[in-house]
Amino acid sequence: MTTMFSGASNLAEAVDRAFIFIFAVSFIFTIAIVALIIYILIHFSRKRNKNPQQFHGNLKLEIIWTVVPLILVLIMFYYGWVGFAPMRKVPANAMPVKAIGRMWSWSFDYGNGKISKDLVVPLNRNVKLNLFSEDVNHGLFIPAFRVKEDVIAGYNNYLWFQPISKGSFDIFCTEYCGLAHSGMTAKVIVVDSLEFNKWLADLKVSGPGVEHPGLTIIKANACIACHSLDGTKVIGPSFKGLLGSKKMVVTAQGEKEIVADEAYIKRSITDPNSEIVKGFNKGLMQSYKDVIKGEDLDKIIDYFKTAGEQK
Ligand code: HEC
Ligand SMILES: [Cu+2]
Repeated sequence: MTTMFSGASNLAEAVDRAFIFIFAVSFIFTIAIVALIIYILIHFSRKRNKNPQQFHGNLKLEIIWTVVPLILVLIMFYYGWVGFAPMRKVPANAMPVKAIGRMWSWSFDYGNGKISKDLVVPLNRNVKLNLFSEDVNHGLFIPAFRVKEDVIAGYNNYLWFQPISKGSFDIFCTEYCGLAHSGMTAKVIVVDSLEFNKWLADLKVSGPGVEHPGLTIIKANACIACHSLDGTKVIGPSFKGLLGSKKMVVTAQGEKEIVADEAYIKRSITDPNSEIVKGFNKGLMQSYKDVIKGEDLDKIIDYFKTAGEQK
């Protein structure tokens, strides 16, 4: 179990130590300063001091308020450095995983076409994440591990950690990247070595090399600016589990329930405003009648057929 003070990675303890020290110093100083203000207000009030006095410098005081904060910030620096330095020194035996961020999802590439949308890692093994962005800047943050790095297009950033507790922890994007930024989440799942090996062996091969041609068309036409593939509601409904699902649509004749079959999906692409999915707005999606035709439409339908089975 992880609480606020027990992180789930080897790097967490040092981060927490620096945090707690800085927090404690701030806390004590806040109380001391407020108490001093109140004391001065009362003690030096006009009522008690009919004739004001002038002060010119106080060497002892000045030395104290220079040296004490200097020592405190040097201790902060020390804790910070001791926590930070190991984060940038990746152990040679770390297992590399490519973490890819895009608007608005993560995927984790274990090599050989094995790509997962959640990060599964073995307990007590060093893992290095090579961070890549397909579009804008993102930030990969695993609060329970106390690790966070920017994911920048065209720059090979990285982070590493060793998970020390089993369980499932959140991954967030911490660089505002557009409309569905807050939905750009994933899980890191820490399992036993054996379980991890089995999971990796069972993971279906997919990836850029073998991307479904229908998905390529969907990406090329920027459909995913409005439709997610993972169930997130963006501007339009998600494509996840679309084919064969039941939908309420609003037509000129009123509401009706339909089954999203091939014909409906084709109509939705070529004539999107004749049937509006309930809860969504008319007029946002333009007709792709002259853009996506014949064979390309069939490829998209075929993608929806296989999408349900893909991980
Ligand atoms: C500007 C945003 C936008 C873009 C770009 C867009 N759509 Fe849509 N789409 C919507 C909205 C909003 C709806 C829901 C209203 C409706 O039914 O027309 C929708 C509905 C749909 C539906 C029906 C979904 C359902 O759950 O019943 C399909 C299928 C669809 N779009 C496919 C596509 C494809 C394929 C592309 C790219 C070629 C695309 N859309 C591009 C906004 C968009
Ligand atoms: Cu992002």
